[in-house]
Amino acid sequence: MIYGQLVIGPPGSGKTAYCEAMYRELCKLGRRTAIVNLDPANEDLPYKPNVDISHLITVADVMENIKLGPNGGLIYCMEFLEKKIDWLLDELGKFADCYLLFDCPGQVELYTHHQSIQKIVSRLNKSGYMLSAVHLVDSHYCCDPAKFMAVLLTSLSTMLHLEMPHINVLSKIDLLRQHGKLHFNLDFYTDVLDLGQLVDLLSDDPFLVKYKKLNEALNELIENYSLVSFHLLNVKDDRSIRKVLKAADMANGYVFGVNEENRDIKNMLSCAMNADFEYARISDIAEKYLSRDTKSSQGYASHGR
Ligand SMILES: Nc1nc2c(ncn2[C@@H]2O[C@H](COP(=O)(O)OP(=O)(O)OP(=O)(O)O)[C@@H](O)[C@H]2O)c(=O)[nH]1
Ligand SMILES: [Mg+2]
Repeated sequence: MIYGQLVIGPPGSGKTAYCEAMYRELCKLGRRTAIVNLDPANEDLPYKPNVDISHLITVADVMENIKLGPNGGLIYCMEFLEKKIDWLLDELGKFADCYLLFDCPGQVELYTHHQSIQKIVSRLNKSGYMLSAVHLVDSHYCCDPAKFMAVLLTSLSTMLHLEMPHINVLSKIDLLRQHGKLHFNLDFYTDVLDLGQLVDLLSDDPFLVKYKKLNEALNELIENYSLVSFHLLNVKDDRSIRKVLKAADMANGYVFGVNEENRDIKNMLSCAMNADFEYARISDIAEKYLSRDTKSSQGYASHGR
């Protein structure tokens, strides 16, 4: 079995920075790791990729030779990669003893309805690759209820479309306080348990009140699936990186594999039981990155607005 993470998410959500920071953390842990750049538009990478799609195809070449725009060019590249999957498997074969980090492109439709990434993942899965999707979304969307609702829908459709182990992550949490006050406490956004309050908040807006029924239906859809929740990330904070790693390792099964780090039975049991208290999961981050006002004045989700 070869384990790894497929790092996905909208443009600029922090995928490349995450791969670089996660690579450094994994090296510290002594885990042999390889980075696979699957973004044919990636230039000036902050890491040296071990496998690089740009050796096969780049968006710039496609734009020049086939006269497509940047979005169409990217889709073309991913369809090309799907056809050339044996090239990818051969390249990955050189790193068979490594944990893999796949740095993916930032085009949302690749994860919500286009087929290529899904087919590539499914082929990798059949070839023994155990990957978890790490879906990064910029945490500034938490500051706007309508945008947060859109994030929930995108996260849910990505989970359903890719059909693979999946964790969602709110990135750049260290910048959150710069975007103003949150309407709810942080656990409201991470746990996604009480969306009725989000609908109420949206209905307070005179422009959005006419969409109340639509928002209620979307809310019901998200709650009925009960799949979406979020981890928090600041790529510059090792502790935060390790928490996301733990969640990704649980999702892809690395913690249950016969790996040098997992021979400790206590560690395995604590992962299996998800022994972190939920409060501990976000409390240190709330303490560190949110102002006192944001933490308390607007009330916990369970206490209303
Ligand atoms: N402060 C802060 N900045 C971050 C964090 N994560 C990423 N960034 C910054 O956000 C910007 C975009 O990050 P990238 O890693 O290039 O994002 P990306 O998702 O790979 O972008 P595309 O490949 O264009 O889709 C960069 O300037 C990063 O340094 C974070 O946790 N905190
Ligand atoms: Mg990138």
